[in-house]
Amino acid sequence: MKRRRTALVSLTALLAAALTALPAGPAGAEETEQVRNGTFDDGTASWWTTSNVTAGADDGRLCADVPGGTTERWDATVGQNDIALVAGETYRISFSADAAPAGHVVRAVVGLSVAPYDAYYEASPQLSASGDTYAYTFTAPVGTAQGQVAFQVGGSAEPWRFCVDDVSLLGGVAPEPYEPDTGPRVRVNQVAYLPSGPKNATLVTDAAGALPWQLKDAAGTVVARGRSVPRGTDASSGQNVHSIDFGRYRGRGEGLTLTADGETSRPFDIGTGAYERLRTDAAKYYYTQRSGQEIRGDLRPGYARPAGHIGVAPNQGDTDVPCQPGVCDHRSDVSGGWYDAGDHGKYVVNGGISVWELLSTYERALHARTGTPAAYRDGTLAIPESGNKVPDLLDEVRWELDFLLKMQVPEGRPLAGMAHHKVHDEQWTGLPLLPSDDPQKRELHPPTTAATLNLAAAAAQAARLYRPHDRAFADRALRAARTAWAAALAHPDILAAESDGTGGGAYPDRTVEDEFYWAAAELYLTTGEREFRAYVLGSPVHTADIFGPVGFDWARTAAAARLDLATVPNRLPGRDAVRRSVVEGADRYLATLDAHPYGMPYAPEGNVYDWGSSHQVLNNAVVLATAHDLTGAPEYRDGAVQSMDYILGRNALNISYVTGYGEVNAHRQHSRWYAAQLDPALPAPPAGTLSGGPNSSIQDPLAQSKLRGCVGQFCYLDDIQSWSTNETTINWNAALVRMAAYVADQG
Ligand code: 9MR
Repeated sequence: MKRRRTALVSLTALLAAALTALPAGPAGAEETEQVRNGTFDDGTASWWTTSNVTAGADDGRLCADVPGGTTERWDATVGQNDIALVAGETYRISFSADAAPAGHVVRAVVGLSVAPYDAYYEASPQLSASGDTYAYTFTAPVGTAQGQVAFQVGGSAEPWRFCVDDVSLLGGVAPEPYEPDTGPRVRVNQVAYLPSGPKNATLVTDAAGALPWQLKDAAGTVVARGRSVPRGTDASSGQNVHSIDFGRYRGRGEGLTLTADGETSRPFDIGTGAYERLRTDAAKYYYTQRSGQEIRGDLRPGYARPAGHIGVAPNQGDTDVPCQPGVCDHRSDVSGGWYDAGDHGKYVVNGGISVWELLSTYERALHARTGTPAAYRDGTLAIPESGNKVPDLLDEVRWELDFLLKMQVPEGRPLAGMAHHKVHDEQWTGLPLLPSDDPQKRELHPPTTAATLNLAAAAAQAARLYRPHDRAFADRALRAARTAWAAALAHPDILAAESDGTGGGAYPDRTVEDEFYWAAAELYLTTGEREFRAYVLGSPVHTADIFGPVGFDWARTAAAARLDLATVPNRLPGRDAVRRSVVEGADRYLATLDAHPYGMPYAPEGNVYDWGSSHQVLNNAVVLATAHDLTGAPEYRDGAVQSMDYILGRNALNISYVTGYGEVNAHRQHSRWYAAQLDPALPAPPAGTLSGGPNSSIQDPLAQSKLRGCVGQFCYLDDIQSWSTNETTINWNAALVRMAAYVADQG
């Protein structure tokens, strides 16, 4: 505490010193100009460039000749260092600039001039030939005397000329409190309700008593009416709310609205078409996440890009990747697979659970009463393998499975049979950055028990599902699963280091009992062998209460086993108790949902929303859906279906967390290549991309600058820089695929 105070005092002193040396800012006594010689009246004094840029004063501006043939934006830069920033202060950065020829993009950054070169604010306008003025406001997340204003102009194949003038960074403005624009107070599923399904909405209002509501069709005709039910203060948002149930209305239509308390909701459909589309879109997402393969524009218009990480410069991987120094002395071809998220890392633990949830979507369709195996038949996902007679979902998942198998330590090496935890860049990279442009060294990280068991579980499940289509692969997968299982038993407690988070995520997991249980269950379901049955029955996890408020995810994998043991045909002794445990878990989620004025099966302890809360909501809904598959009881179906309302707009922020779905939807997820927010030449995330959603811990600086003190549902920003509340990942989208497919089946 004390030390922190000292640091702040010295920063303030620094700032004061800088102030006295400068003329007063033009915009008022309270504002302070931080940039020296921003008008270039003193030529280029105080400004620097990278050595490949020739800059000079030109008619009172700075003009720079930028070379062609560089890769990264920061490969060619003009900047000024030693800028003092004060945490929590709001700044206005402005400049005028032009490009010859027009159309080039400048990445204007206010950030740190030293490693790790954090960007506190950035904007990437496309420049015209005649010149424009740009101005942006942001709040500094941290204080530093080593700030920087930089114009990054690299990454162009052709040389061009960049001119800039009137660069200003005005500080000292009191931070504006962040107020999200939440639109009409009637909150609905902005996509679609099922004609025969539940239809609920939430009204934010101060009114204490019930209020009348009206349901209108697209022409404005009232088709149903009723009264709201006051629900008091909702803990997840801090709002006073009512709920509205219009489930008795069963007509179909598009563009309906709900009116109450003088407000009209965003429009929605009543029908099934949107879920048919979503089940396909959410699964199509994986193709554009592929590593090691060119993404074809004919299959994904707007998303074409060269193959990433196939050993072609500037990439340094993934066809021949060394271990981190001191970890091992072999090199591996670990090309392929899916990029985990918005970064270029590939992680076995997260790959394993993603494979499981996608394969379980496929497997459910084979066994559940309402399953539709044809939904993902050959030709449904527009991928390069379409037309090979194998269901497209299996083809897509195979891309990841082949990668997971490559992560297994080969025979004859220390820890043979274990799986490396992950492969990723040596250092974190900036945004945007196409996979094929990543210049960082790639490294294999140590094998872990958790990764090994993920591989065992996913490969064992794959062995039974791919057998009808590719026997040789099924055999190979099962062999790999058995080898991994044996290696994990021999090395049961090699854990990932929590500190191993440079250049990629750590994905640390302190308990692997649940991974052992999951791998044993999948091996048992595939082989029926005694060894695995005995392990399942003897595991304390088998009878533990595993359906808690947060549910399951990459670190909490017991539910994957329990759900499969309950639904995939098998002869496990005591299977009725297994099924009962799932139904009891579902009862709890149903109680949570019924008590929740936003109708969701998620109420984390202390209202602390998790990283990736959207998918926790969906995974709890998967338990409800499975209880419906097991019992046929409509209350579980209704609960599972209703859970989608929150994801698709019935929430405190009035936003759909799925790109391209709902009038207002998340579409600026943190990604290095779906980065339209930073570079208009790049695409936004594809339709059907789930955002991580509210995260109470707001780990990223942007969220910290805007959301400090946020309540549950409000801890979210649809901004590409908010990596802790708004990323996209393969495991989160898998939960969306699973639930979209289920809901589509209920039509
Ligand atoms: O989703 C992960 C979350 O549960 C963890 O708490 C967090 C810290 O390890 O990491 C999240 O996963 C990120 C991963 O580490 C790197 N790729 C992006 C993932 C999503 O943010």
